[in-house]
Amino acid sequence: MADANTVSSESDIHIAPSVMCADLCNLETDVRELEATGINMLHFDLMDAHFVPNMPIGLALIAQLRPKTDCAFDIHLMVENNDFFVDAVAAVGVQQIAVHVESATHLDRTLSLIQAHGIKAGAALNPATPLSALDYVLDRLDFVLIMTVNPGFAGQKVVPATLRKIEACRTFLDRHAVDLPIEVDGNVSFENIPKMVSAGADILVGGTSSVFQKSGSRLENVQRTRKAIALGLAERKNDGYQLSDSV
Ligand code: S6P
Ligand code: MG
Repeated sequence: MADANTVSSESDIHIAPSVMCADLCNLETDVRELEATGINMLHFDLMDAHFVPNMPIGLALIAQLRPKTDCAFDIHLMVENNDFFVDAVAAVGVQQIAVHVESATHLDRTLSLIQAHGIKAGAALNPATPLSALDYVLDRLDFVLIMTVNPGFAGQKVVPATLRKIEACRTFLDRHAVDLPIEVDGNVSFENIPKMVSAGADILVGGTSSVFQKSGSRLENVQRTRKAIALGLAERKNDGYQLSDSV
């Protein structure tokens, strides 16, 4: 995966459309349309109305969609009872699960449980949570999820400090000699994508501000997302992006 010192190609960056922003009454059709654009990963926000005050999609929807697509399933847990949901989605067949460090009482144990299921394990950080929360679980991680909005809802504005947090995360990982993908989630818009990719993001969660933007078709939006990624990679390559430009 990409890091600040490596020249990456556009195909190294994954776009993971956020299913809660899709047409939930016509989800199979919507997913097929996304697959036709070359999308190979879907992001599922699993919320329990306790850790965050929302509950857009549930386990039955994930289970019913699983046999309909070859896309990798990227699960973002925003729940209190993490281990229950880990076991439940593992039974469905998913490829990666991120757990919030703020909700995990026994983070190391939960990450181990995810990996014991043969699934990639990620730690998700709220905007205000410092990177040092990852200090003692780095060897348990397959990826890091940096929240660029406060979790719970689509359609929010980016928390500005999280843009420099992406770059700080890349530096933090490099300093620990750990090459992990960084996923970014929240207002990953056409405008923000170049800054996020330039800063070191590898997996982009696409929501209402990109893939599902109402003004374009799914194909147009994915193409626009890819152009924004290319801009970000060029900035990364030229090292032209200055934190002061964005924050
Ligand atoms: C928010 C959730 C996200 C949203 C995504 C929506 O709690 O984790 O995955 O679905 O942020 O994207 P947008 O562009 O509407 O912010
Ligand atoms: Mg999410």
